[in-house]
Amino acid sequence: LTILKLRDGLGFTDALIDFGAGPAQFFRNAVRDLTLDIGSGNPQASGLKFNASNQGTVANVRIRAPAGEGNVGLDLSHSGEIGPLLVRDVIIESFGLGIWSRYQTASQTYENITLSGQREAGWLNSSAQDVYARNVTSTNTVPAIVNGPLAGRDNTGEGLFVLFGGQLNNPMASGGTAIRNQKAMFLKGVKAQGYSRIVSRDLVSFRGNETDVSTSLFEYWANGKTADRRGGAISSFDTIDATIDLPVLETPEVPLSALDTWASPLSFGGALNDAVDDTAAIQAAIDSGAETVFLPRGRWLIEGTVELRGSVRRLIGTEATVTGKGIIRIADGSACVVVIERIEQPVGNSIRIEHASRRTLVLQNMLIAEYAPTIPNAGRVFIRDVVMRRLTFRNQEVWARQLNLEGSAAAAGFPRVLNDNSRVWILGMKTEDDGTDVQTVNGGLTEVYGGLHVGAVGTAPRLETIDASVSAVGLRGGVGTLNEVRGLERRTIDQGLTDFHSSLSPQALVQLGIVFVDNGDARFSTTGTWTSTTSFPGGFAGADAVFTREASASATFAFNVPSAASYEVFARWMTERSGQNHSGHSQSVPYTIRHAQGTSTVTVNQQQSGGDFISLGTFVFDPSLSGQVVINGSAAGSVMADAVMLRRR
Ligand SMILES: [Ca+2]
Ligand SMILES: [Ca+2]
Repeated sequence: LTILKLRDGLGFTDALIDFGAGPAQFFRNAVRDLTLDIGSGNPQASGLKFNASNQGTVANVRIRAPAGEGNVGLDLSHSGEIGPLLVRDVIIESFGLGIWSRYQTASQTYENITLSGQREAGWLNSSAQDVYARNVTSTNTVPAIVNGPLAGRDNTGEGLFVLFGGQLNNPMASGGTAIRNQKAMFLKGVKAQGYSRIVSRDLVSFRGNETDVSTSLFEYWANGKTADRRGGAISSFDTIDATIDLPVLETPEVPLSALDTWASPLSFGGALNDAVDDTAAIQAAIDSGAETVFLPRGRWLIEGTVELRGSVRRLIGTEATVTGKGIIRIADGSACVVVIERIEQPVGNSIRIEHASRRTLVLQNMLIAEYAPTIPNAGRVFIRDVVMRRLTFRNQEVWARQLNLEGSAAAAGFPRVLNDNSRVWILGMKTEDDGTDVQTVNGGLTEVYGGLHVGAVGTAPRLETIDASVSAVGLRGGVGTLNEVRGLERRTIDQGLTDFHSSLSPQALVQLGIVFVDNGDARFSTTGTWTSTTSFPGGFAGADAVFTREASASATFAFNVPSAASYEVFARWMTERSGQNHSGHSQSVPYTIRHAQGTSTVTVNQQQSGGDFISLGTFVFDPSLSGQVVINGSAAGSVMADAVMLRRR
């Protein structure tokens, strides 16, 4: 790979590459397959000041400085309106800050980020940026992530940080906090080593809850904009305070084929930038036996149907423009995975991608109008850094990273994303203007990690879920409604309330093997005196939790599993480390689990690990035997009961 290196000892203070300031209109910028090195003797130099709008990417990039040198590795702090964009597969070594994300309006999506050797923080997110990240690895003695102000950098701030999957290590084992948060935050599957806790919250703003979990978090949410907001999921129907937790597949990487297997429609009668249709020329290039068909930069006209078939596994636009009202159809062919990438369709055109094959389709770094399957069992779809107007999924599996849904949907009368009996997982979704963003119907499962809405909100529901299931964290921007329909009953709630929305149908809970019992459910019972509390700043499931100070009291979560299998059992309580409620909690709370093979007792410390689902272990349950988790009171302090969850393993 290419290495771009600054000469040693220049005293250089800008970035090695600087894309310039905003506002917006930095469409489709990209940096790929590059190493940036600031050399030695340039201690104030930054690596990459990047800027892209709507669609743009930093991919497969390494940014490095000598130990103790460098300002910011990847700098997204220099201007407003940076994003939406996708930063993926990036390694940053040294610098004061590895990444600095900042400012609002756009949202930014990140995946597979490796940070090490930073002096101030691995990643600073300040001043209102909405960040959606998956798989962050940090090796640092300073905090891995600061979501809020940082002295010497930025002392204002709002912001949202969604982190799905992280390994945050302090190699000196010098304690401290892996993530300093005083903003809205959702964490899932985050592990830390060498820090004394994963998350601490800022006491001044009183947002979010703090955790003592020192090695692993299952799911954690912090309060959003208002201090008194409850921490749990919002739903108009009875819900679980946890995500659907669909399996996440990586985007298939299809290597570039050898250049002698590439073909261009220029060789088959096509011509750029004229009014003559290029459908036949592109089809001829596809049918020539090529593995890669490339559209040189310029304007191509597609009015007919182009079929991806035969040996072709990649249609690459090299930032070409496609115009017209034609169709790009994925037909059967020899490759299992077909990639379409790096094309742009200007406004006013309506090219549609039709999926007419079981083959897997990857759409990346592109703008196109529509996608829909035309057979009942079309293949998997992977979407990465894409702007589209309308997507339809039927009986499919879909994973999307950085999906920017543009264009008014309300006027056209369709949802931007229709999930019909599909499993749709989205990391980073930005939308604008009126219309429904995602409609999930017919048993579909939709899972969203980060969704920002910009612009006017009309009367259409933002999310609509009809006899189907959705979990969405980090929904922000504007207001709007969420419609949920189960059977004949329709309920509507105000989306302005939700940082975390959950609506899982009873059928989905059975299908996924999820059992959830809150202290507010009929399946919860007590002996002795238990008192309701909502005084904890965020992080409880359902409407409240209960606590007792009686050693003889007990609380029972009863349930029946949907099928005989092993289930991991989780329990939830709250811990307010710094408030008056902390010191009175018992450090020795027995949970007795009645399962198919008898009973097991697990003792937990309720002065720690609040605000998360803590695993009590995996046990076998049988539908014919009622399962129970029983919590007993303690003479050593108060005992809390919030919720219990089982997940089939
Ligand atoms: Ca032409
Ligand atoms: Ca509860």
